[in-house]
Parts: sequence; structure tokens; C-alpha cells
Amino acid sequence: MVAYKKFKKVLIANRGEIAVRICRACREMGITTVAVYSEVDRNALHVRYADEAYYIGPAPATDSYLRIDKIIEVALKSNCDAIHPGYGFLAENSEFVNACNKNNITFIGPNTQSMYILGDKTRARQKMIEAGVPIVPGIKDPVKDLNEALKIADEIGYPIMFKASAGGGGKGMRLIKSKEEFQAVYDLAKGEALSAFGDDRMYIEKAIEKPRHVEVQIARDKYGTGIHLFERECSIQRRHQKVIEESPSMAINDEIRHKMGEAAVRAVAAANYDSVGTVEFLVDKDMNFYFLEVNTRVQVEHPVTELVTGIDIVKLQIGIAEGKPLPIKQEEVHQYGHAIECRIYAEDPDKNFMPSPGIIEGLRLPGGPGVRVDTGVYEGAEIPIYYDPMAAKLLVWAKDRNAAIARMQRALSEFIVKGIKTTIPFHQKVLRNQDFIDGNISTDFIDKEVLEKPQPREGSAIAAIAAAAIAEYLREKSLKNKLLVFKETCGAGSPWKEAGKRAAMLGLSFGDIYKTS
Ligand code: MV4
Repeated sequence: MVAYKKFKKVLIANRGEIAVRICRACREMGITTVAVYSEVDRNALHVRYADEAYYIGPAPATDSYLRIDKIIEVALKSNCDAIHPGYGFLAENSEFVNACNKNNITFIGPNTQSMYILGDKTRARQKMIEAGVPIVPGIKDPVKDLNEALKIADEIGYPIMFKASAGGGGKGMRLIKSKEEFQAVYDLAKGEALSAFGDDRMYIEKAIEKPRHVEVQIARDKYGTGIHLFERECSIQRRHQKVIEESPSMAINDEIRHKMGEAAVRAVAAANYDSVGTVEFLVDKDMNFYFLEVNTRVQVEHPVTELVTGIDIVKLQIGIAEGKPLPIKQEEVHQYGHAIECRIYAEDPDKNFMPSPGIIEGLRLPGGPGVRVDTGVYEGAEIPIYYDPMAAKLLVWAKDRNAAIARMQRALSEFIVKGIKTTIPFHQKVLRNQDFIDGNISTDFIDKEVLEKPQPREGSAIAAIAAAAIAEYLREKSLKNKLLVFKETCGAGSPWKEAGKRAAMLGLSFGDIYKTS
């Protein structure tokens, strides 16, 4: 029997939007929050949101957010019952879970044993075979040597995927098209895995062509009851970084949706899992689905599921860690309407997505019906170079996919950030793409469809040139970024109307502006 223990105080071992998100859940649950912060995060939003905040070290994560000893010390000193790790940093580190257990602090996440099973990709594949969850055709044990590897690859048939057992999320993975190529890169791939994970065990899978990435949100309590919260479609990725996520997925029908949900619940039951988590699948063009891996944390894209199910996943996760039985039955979970998330990064899409750290000089967040913004920044805040450059998550909910796309376009046009470059224009381009609108997306969508092909422009070229001239004129007038934010927010999209309003604000006629350019 598991003891139920209501948390009074929780330490959040993270930063940015997810730390703020966890603070919000705790606040609603009547739990006191403790933030930790690095040197560069002294003025960060999560520090302001939490009830208490403690400094844990210099900016590099290895000196602060990854310091198990410091974080445990703060949790003990501040009398915390539990630690929420968020995602990234220590979220999937079993050494950290052990340290929490040793100090009688509850880790808000799964037990170490299930983390151990699911954290290793070959171990997880073996478990899935036992549980009757379909996996990508391939081997269940790591390969011994090149000869064995070549033999197995011949049996499976090229192209194959050569993956690191300790890898995941696209790290330590290689597509191999022929025997010659395999011979050439075998040692190289093992060497890369060794330096990246300290573990060079590798396994072989058949390569699925043009797959979709569809994942199922699950929750399982300490009493062996598991449910799924339906799927998220995450095929729009760039270099294994998700860019846009949505629910429901266009790639599957209700029959497959039902089967995937049940398979996901079986998958985590096999590992005796006891938290919220995500079971990732690849889906091929014939709607066959194959288990990929389990993420044993709350994920960046969890709000997509919250919007279509109405279930607060972070509160659910905290409740499970407290030892509460699941408060809902599978039959009570419904997927209603359509949700889309755009991850807004502090990167320059015109300069190959180079990081664009710096101070946010002006900020206007979108709002209105069906819009949610989760962010760790505010006007005047700095995005440091040390951590993940995601500045905000913009989510919309609407009754169907078309309405959600229109709402996202509207929300993106309201979203103004000054001082740093962001991926907002890139998202606008994706949302105008016909293949995206048609739901015709696979994992190579961004490289193939968006970055290579010129996209249709909005409005006339002359209007764009006029708008650019006016913008230049305003810059010369050296108007403050804050004023720009205000004016862009009020613009309904037409460069002509914008120009008229800008002229009016400067006490000029449109002709005056034309003459100066
Ligand atoms: C694959 C695959 C094709 N065949 N495995 C990439 C992320 C990681 N979770 C697994 N990934 C893939 N595994 C087999 N056997 C193609 C990918 C893949 C991919 C998957 C989902 C979303 C985007 C992707 C981009 C490139 C490759």
C-alpha cells in the first residue's frame, strides 16, 4: 500500500516557462513553491513567480541547474516535501531520483526502476515485445560487431537506422542506405555514441520512410491504473527539435487512435510506471504504428493535450506523486476540438536559425478567444545564451483544424517581440504553406517544403516596399521600440492602413512619407 502525502512545499528544479507553469499548478493546489536560479537568472520570471527563491550557482547549467548536491541542499534547508524537475536538466536523471529518495524528498516523476527500463532504448524495446506493443522491425539486443551488424542489416534490408541504445530524441541515430555505407560508418557511429553517452551499444531498426511522429500522453498512478489522454502530432521538426505540435493528429483515424492509446497504456504498465509520460510512435503511410521510446517527464508540448482534454497534466502529475489515485476514468477522457502549439524561439530564421540572445526591449503577447501563451520572459528580460532558446509557447484552441490555423495566424500577427529575433515569421510561413494546411506533413516537411520552396507572399510587393520605406523612415526618426510594439499591435495586417496610421501618429500625410523615401 502506498501512503498518501499531501505536499505543502515543492522545489522547482528548472527555469523558464516550465518553472512558471509548475508554479501555477502548485498555486492552484495550495502548495508553496521554491525556485532555484543561476547567476544570469536573478531577475527571471520563475524567480518572481515562486514564493521563495535560492541562488544555486553560476550561469552554466553544469554549475547550477544540474548541481544535484546544491538542489538537494536547498530542498532540505527550505523544508520541501518534493522536487519537480520540469523537462531537460535533471528530469530523466536516475541519479537525481536516488538522491531525492535518500533524503526523503519525493521526486515528482516515475520510480527509478521504470526510469531505468525506459531510459535505455534496447531495454525498452525488449519490454515492448513482452507487452505486445508493436516496435519497428529490428533487433532487440545491441549488435556485437561489424560482421553481425552487416548480417542483420542484410536480413532486415536497407535502408536501416543504426541507433545508440543510450540515445533518444534523434541523438545517436544514423540512416544507412547500403552495405558499403554501413562498413564505412560503423566505427564512427559507435565512437560518437561513446563520446555523447559514455555507452557505445548500438542496435538496428528498419528505416521507416517518410514517417510521422505521433505520441500518446499517458498517466498511471501508484495503484496500477493507467489511462491515455490521446495523441499529439509532432512531425513538424527541425534537426529533431519539434517546432509545431497539434492534437488530434491528421495522420490517424479513430480506430488507430484507439489502438495506439491502448498500446501506450500497455507500454507503461509493462515498466510499472507511476507518473505522467509520453509514448512516442512512428506512423508509416499505411497507418502502421511502431513504438519508439517513452519520455518519462512532462513535455514541452503537454498544453496541446490540456487544451483538447481539459485536463491539467502538471496537477495530475503532482497528484500521482502525492499518492492520489487517478481522479478520472478512461471513459471520462475526451478529445474535443483542435489545438496547435508554435514554439517561439529566440533564433533568426533568416540566418539559419542562429541563436538570437539579448534583451527583450518590447513585448506584446497575443490574447483573445482560444489563445494561451506560456512564457518565462517579460518586457525588459534577457534571454541568456546559456540555455534552451525557446522564449514562449503560443497555443490556440478552436473547434476544428481550419479554425485553429486561422486563430494561430491571427495570434501570431498580434505577437510582437522587439530587441531579439524570433521564429514568429517562420511560423507564419509554415501556417500559410498549402501542404501544412492540407495536413500533408511528414518529418522532412521543414527541409523539403518550407526552407527550399519560395512561399507565396501576403499582399502586393509594392505595399511591402512602401511599408519597408516607412519602417526605415520611422527608424530614422528613432522612435522607441516600445512605441513600435504599440503600433504594430494595432495594425490589422494591411501595410496601407499601417502606413496611414503611422503617418497620422507623426502628424504627417501619407504623401509626406512618400516624399521622404
Ligand atoms: C526513425 C526514423 C525512421 N526509421 N526510426 C527521430 C527522432 C527519434 N525520436 C526517432 N527518429 C526517427 N527514427 C526508424 N526506424 C525516422 C526518424 C526521424 C524522425 C522521427 C520523428 C520526427 C522527425 C524525424 C526526423 C528525422 C528522422
